[in-house]
Amino acid sequence: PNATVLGYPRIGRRRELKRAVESFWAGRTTADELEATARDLRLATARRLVDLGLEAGTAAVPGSFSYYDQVLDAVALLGAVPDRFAGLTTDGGRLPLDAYFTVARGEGDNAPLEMTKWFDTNYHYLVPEIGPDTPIGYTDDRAVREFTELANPADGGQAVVTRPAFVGPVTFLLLSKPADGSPEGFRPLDRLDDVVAAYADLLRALAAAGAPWVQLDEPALVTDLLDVPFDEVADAVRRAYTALATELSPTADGDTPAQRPAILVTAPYGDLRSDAGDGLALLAGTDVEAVAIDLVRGAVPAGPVPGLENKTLVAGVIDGHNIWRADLDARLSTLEGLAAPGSGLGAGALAVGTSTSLLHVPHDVADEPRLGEDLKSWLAFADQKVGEVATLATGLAEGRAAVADRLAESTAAVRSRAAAPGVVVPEVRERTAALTPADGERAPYAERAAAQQARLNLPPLPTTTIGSFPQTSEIRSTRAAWVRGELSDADYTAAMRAEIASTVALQEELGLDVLVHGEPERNDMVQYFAEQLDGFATTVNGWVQSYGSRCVRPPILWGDVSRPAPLTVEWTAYAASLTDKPVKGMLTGPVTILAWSFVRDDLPLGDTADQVALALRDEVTDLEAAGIGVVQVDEPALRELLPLRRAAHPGYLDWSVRSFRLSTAGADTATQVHTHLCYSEFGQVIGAIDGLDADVTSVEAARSRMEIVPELADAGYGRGIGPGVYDIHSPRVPSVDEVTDLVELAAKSIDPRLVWVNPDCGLKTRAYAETKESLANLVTAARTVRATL
Ligand code: THG
Ligand code: ZN
Repeated sequence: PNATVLGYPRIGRRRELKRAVESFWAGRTTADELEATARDLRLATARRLVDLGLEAGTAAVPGSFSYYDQVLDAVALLGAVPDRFAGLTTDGGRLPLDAYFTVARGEGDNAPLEMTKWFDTNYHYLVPEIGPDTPIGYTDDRAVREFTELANPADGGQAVVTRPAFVGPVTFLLLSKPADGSPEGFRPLDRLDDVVAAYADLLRALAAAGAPWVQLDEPALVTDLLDVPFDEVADAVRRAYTALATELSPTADGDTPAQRPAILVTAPYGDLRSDAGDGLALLAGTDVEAVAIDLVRGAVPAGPVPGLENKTLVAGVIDGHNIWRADLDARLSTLEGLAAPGSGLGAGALAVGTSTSLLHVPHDVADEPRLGEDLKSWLAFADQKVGEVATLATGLAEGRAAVADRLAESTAAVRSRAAAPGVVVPEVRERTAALTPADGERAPYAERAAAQQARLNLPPLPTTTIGSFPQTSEIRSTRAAWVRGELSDADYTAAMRAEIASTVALQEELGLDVLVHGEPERNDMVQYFAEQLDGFATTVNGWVQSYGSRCVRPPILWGDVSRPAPLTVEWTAYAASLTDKPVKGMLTGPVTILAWSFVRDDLPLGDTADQVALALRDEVTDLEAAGIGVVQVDEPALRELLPLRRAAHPGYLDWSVRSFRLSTAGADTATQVHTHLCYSEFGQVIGAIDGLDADVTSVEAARSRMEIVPELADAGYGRGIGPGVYDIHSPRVPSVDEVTDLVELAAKSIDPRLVWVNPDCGLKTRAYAETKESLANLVTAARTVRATL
């Protein structure tokens, strides 16, 4: 194909797949009904991609459907199911659909596969567990059936020859973790030959079904964070693609049919070339037919690259990771440079593609009735991006004149955006330009701690929560009614105040020391702040899959950020008026706001972060003026945004830590600044935690039995630490003894005067019944240990 995309959203324009999957889980529909919905969705998607400009007959349309997650699909493909789920498989080792979801979500004592972030996106995949004896073979022909069903549609309508897409064998193993009970030193990559043999069977089956192309995604090649040295990754890539590409014949020979489709290997999310090694040369040295590179995150490499002369290079010039309309003129120039004989990379053929799958962007700008026309003209969601790819391919093949109108439109949009009011706001720019390191400095911690203790008078081992209380269905429907205009502002405020009052009363009853208002007014925290800040727009249908059936609507950060009015003061001050205990104000930090939004591409992230930080800094000042003495600025995404290449870490940590400090350092010495991070393994960011200079840091710690506390102590951390004492991901109520043990453990590993007692994370997804019991046990445990100090 001369134009393609590496993948397309699978959740559906109106989240049809989410609804279908969730109603299957609820037992309202059968597996057959779910499969029928999914089949309709795949057919509609493939045909739409053709309408938008991809060729129907040349494998330009990716077969990138998944019921839940593409990594779980690879687990199912290989039958690589952990022992604890073995009872769910069929005789051949295949996972039926209901069992597939059980592996994703767990059942009773059978924990699901762990979930973690997919490269530098907000998508989360399930981590395969691979041991020396994990079954691995070609066990599931779902992809072949899906190919056939689109190539020969039952409705007799438009046929589409797709390009089935899979997580590549090397990336699959590099993202896996050793199964429980694996011997010391075992690494999932040790099973490469088995995985490759199974993929070889898959390729044979696809060839037999008539698939001309297959796509194998190897994004592991663009990161050096997976703890396997480049040489070993390179060796694995060579072995895998020798077996798949060299040893299987892509062409029929007399009576012997082709043994495999042509292979496209993709390397999305970053640059293939780094200090660690040259992944592009590596792929060019294999016998695959095509390589897709990310030219949005990655630099346009200098060539020629030996081996590319007999391959197609899919140039990923359209950003699959963000929502800005491309400057097609500039992109076409890049492509022309790559195509010119004697220059560029020396590829045998050039095709136009997206930098990554379009999984990370919403479906269609046309589905956004509430966005302004100007803003809409600057945006490209998945459908618009398909059009951009098609336009560029036409321009490359037929010359600029053939697409002159579309180039002109794109240029006009780019100019209109650059000049639009709000994109550059001089007052905002002047304020960030005037910042100095002193703006990130507070008084020394000892002085702060003394002033805060004099003000707050907290007992040792103070108890608190992370901020949110259960979001009951009543709260959700009240908020929804208000958003739809069915509830007046006054009624809405009264309902939220009643909720806050009952949350405060509950916390007083439980005997917690630092209270919160409970956040009933917030749905998604980033959405909540974005709705109120200038420079952001929010969407109605801009859903992006976050994991499984769960989606988020990332706000669009399009202009300079400022705070037209206080964001949270009213609710927090109301809560504080109801109690003599300190109430903690709750804000989301600049890094997390950026991590969960679509960010601008016309300003360095660090500059945008400073703008957000200044808006939050003003909010902190207003909270103080309203009498609030404790403010928490959450940064659950601090580790998420960590660049995929180590060389970029210092620069990232520099701006991220600076922006956090900027957001909090305006606080008075006697104001206690908290932060919360949603994980327990700090690894690369442990130094940054200290750099944040918060007075108290709460982290997830229950499942790892407080292991972070001695690690922080060893790293020289000497401020307040709230290691979570129970896991909030399940409704299980922790016993007093269990919590007491953990508190004692923490108090032994670090100066007990620094230790706080709190749950692992916010309580938004929990119900009140278990929340009350759990917090009561938490308070009892804290008091028990307190008495022994
Ligand atoms: N907010 C945003 N991004 C996030 C998180 C978040 N990324 C990382 C992590 N948290 C992802 N976790 C979730 C958890 C729950 C949901 C989505 C992502 C979720 N979504 C609802 C759904 O799909 O039904 C819709 C929520 C809504 O109405 O906005 O439950 O916390 N931005
Ligand atoms: Zn958390």
